[in-house]
Amino acid sequence: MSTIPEVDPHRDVLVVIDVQNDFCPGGALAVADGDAVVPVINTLAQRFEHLVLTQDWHPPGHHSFAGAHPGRTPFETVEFAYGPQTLWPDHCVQGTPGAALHAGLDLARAQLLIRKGFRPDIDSYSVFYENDRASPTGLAGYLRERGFSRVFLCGLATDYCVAWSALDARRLHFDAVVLLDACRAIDLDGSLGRALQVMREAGVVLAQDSEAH
Ligand code: VGL
Ligand code: ZN
Repeated sequence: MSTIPEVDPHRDVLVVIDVQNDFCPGGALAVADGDAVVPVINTLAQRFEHLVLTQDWHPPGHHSFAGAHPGRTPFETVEFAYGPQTLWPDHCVQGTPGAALHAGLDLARAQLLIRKGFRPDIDSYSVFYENDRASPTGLAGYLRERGFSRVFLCGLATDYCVAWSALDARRLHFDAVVLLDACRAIDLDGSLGRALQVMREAGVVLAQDSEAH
């Protein structure tokens, strides 16, 4: 675990992933302690000139919802056209209060909001590619055109949307730093430990504010 690298506002962007009501306590796919990231992110955000936000944004009856598969229950894994896919409780349905960003986030410096998971048959964890690994969100081109070469990632959930985004960032030749104090995990059957290991192997910097621990 490293301490948080110094931020260069010209090359670094903060990507705030899926800090939405449904991933916070009381939400449809609540991540334990999920809302604890809000004040941490607001403080970290002051170091950056540019924030990118993401919002999980599913149509009703999305194919990743267990309810769309009779006889299946949430958190089971099934085979989709593009490979294995975890089934989730209905969550982040477009336009619902659960899909709204957490009201406590300070969004003043956000310049871009990426919505993902809107194609009915494809889930989308990463902020760069949907789960078919083929449909890009456009963020890589956006960051390159704006001159950003390093992404700092935070939000929900560490082991799904944050990890998949960090791994794609490395594949796309961006430097990637995951701010662990500003993330919380779902941790399904050891998924957090696996995600941390795979990120480390891919050259993702796993950073923590040493004073907080
Ligand atoms: C997420 C599961 C389903 C996430 C989104 O934001 O990590 N996880 N949809
Ligand atoms: Zn989702």
